[in-house]
Amino acid sequence: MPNPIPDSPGAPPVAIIMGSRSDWPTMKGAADALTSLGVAWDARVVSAHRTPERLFDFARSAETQGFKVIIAGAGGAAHLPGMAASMTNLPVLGVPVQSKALSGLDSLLSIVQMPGGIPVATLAIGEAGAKNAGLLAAQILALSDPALAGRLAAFRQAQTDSVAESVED
Ligand code: RP5
Repeated sequence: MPNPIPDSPGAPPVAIIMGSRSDWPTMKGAADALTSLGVAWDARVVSAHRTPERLFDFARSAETQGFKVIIAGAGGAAHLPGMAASMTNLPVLGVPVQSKALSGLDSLLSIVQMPGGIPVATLAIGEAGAKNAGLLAAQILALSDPALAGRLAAFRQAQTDSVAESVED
């Protein structure tokens, strides 16, 4: 599910992968954050358990496909971010999706406790984590994109300006 940003040439720089379609309502937060900053993305379902060969094919070819950052969201026994990270040198941002049984604590622990040598940058559980994954991916890309860095700075300033100091109108 590619999101064509009108004047962005080439392949989308951010891949958003998730273990199930049921993760999309959460992971859409990452896509929305990227879209708001003018960063193109591609989203697809890639399950570590149900479609292991799809995961292998995706992770092995992600760099040559032109992706720069991978955002991976999964819930429960959330092995997708770590397994993706094991097969690519691209930075992987892991989003623990809130699970029904254990409220996402299972997802968080499955993603965050990577062995030394294969990093996954793990975000918060659920919607805040997905939104921040999108923002963090944009911040990584902004290191070599001054125009994007400017849009990020404007976003931060607008966010700061929107926070009222008084507790009532
Ligand atoms: C994980 O299992 C997915 O990432 C999802 O969060 C969870 C449940 O998947 P479904 O049963 O809703 O497809 O692999």
